[in-house]
Amino acid sequence: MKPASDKLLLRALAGETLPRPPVWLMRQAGRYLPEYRAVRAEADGFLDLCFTPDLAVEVTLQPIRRYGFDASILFSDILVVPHALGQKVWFEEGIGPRLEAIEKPADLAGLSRDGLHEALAPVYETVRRLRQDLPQEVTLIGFAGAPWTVASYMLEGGSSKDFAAGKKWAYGAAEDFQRLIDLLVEATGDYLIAQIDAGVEVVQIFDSWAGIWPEAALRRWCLEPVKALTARLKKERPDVPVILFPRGAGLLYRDFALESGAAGLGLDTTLPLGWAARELQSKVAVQGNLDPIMLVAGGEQLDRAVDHILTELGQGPFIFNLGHGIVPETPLENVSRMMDRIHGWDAAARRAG
Ligand code: 1CP
Repeated sequence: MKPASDKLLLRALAGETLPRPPVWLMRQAGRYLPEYRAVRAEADGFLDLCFTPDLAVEVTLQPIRRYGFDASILFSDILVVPHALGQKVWFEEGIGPRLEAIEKPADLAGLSRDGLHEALAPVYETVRRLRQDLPQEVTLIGFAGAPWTVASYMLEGGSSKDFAAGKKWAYGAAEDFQRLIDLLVEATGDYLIAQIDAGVEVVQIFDSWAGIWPEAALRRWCLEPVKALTARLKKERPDVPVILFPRGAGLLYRDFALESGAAGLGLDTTLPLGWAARELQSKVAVQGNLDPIMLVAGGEQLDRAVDHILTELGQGPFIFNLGHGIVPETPLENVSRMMDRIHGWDAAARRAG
């Protein structure tokens, strides 16, 4: 059967096993690149960078120019959604994201989807320009945070070590927490559909903090909201595949493969590859999962780690990526070394040999 597209990422997500996998890296645009740091220094602040199409297009294209990745991820952040719902969001140098925390259920009344598309219009403009500027063979990925992961920042007022605020709401005020999650399911669906209409070809949903929950809560607060989101996308924009990154979901990755409706699952660094190949890859394409710190270490151990992933996952539908975002101290030459190793790979030759 002729594939619907010749783009490697779309072929892998359609279930094809490829001679060499497509590759892109989470946070591939970012502070490890000197050209990113130069643009970042010009912008007034991080949100300003996300909302200025000229700058956002430029930093999205930088890693494609330097390394020739097979996919490009829109430059933005998961926290533009709380911003667009009316919450105050800012980024502090050396600290990270900060938000005016939602402290009590009555604060939810201050959030509204009414101004969503107006606030996010510059992101849609960035997507339209990227579709024109990207090389023809590169796939454009849009993204959003999953409802739980975004809610965690909204309730904590920033990053967290123990997620106590989110857990207190979920365990002690489940109805109020459900209202926030439902609002985020709706808003995130609106946002992703608008990204698709502007030109993204795949969407990735980041549930970076899925791994903090006991089983029943993980199902209720991560799997169920993501299921609702993918069901809506499947119904309204059926041609666009979804990649889901439920980081830390452990054995429940299997339930995400069976039930979430995603075409691809992003594997975190800790997930055993043999298990993933057996339990997940017959149902979905898998993406991952090189340890970002191995990419900092480099050398022959990096080659061996890359080979191990290619050997274990390269016999089924597979997208090479990291197990979490690339870190700022990553040496540029290690990324080149990894790319050479992947480009030199030939699954058929390996099987024959
Ligand atoms: O000053 C800077 O340059 C800030 C660093 C930075 C960057 C480069 C932040 C702040 N966000 C981003 C861009 C970004 N964030 C992208 C697009 C770029 C790309 O991938 O090439 C994406 C997809 C994200 C997604 C994101 N933001 C996630 C999910 C992925 C993950 O890493 O788990 C999360 C949790 C965020 C929140 C956030 N924004 C920024 C930081 C440092 C963080 C993480 C804070 C924390 O660890 O709690």
